[in-house]
Amino acid sequence: MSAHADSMPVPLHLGTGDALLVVDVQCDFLPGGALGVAGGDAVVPVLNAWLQLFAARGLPCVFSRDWHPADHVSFAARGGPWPPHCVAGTPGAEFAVGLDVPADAHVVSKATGADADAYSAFQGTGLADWLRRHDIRRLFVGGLATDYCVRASVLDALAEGFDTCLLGDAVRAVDVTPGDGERAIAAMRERGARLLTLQEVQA
Ligand code: VGL
Ligand code: ZN
Repeated sequence: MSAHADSMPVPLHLGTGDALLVVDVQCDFLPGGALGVAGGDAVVPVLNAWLQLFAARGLPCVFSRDWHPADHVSFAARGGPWPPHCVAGTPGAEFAVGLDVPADAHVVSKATGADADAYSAFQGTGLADWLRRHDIRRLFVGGLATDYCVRASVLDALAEGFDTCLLGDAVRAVDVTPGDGERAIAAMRERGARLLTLQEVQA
C-alpha cells in the first residue's frame, strides 16, 4: 500500500451490504481466562460502539465462537499447542460479560469436532453462504486473537471475495512470539484488508 493511500483515507459510510463480524470475544480469551489475551478486555467497549453503529442502521452482526469438545486436538493433553479453552457449554466459552450481543445476532460455532482445529470463522460454519444470502459485500472484522482467529477469518473473507476491513483498535494478539500480532496485521493488509479505527467511521 502506498504512503498516499495511507494519508488520504476514503471517507467511510456504513450502509446496505455491510456486516460486522466479532471473532471469539469469549471469557477464556480475556485476561485471567484459560487462554487470556493481554488487553483482550479492551476490545469490548470498542466493539460495542461498532455494534451500535450497525444496529442503528439495521445491518447484520455475526459472532463467532470457539466451541471445543473437552478432548479437543488443540489441547495440550492431546499434544496440541494450547491449554484447554472454550469448551462448549462452559463459562469460559461464554461471550465476554459486557459485550452487547444483539438478540438477533447470527452466531457461528467453530472447531466443534474433537479431531480438527479451525481458526477461521468461515471454516465449517457456512458463513460465506450466509453472508451472500444477506447480500453482504463488505465485512468489518474485530475480536480475538489478531494472530490466530482474526487473521484466519480476515484472510478467508478476502479469499471469499468480501471487501474486508480490520478494526485495528478492536483486536488484540496472543503474541506467543513478540511481534506476531503486528506481523498478522501486515499480512492481512498485504492481502487487501483495510485497517480502520472507530474514529474514522465516527468522524
Ligand atoms: C484462538 C487459539 C486457539 C483464537 C482459538 O480465537 O484466536 N486462538 N483457539
Ligand atoms: Zn481454540
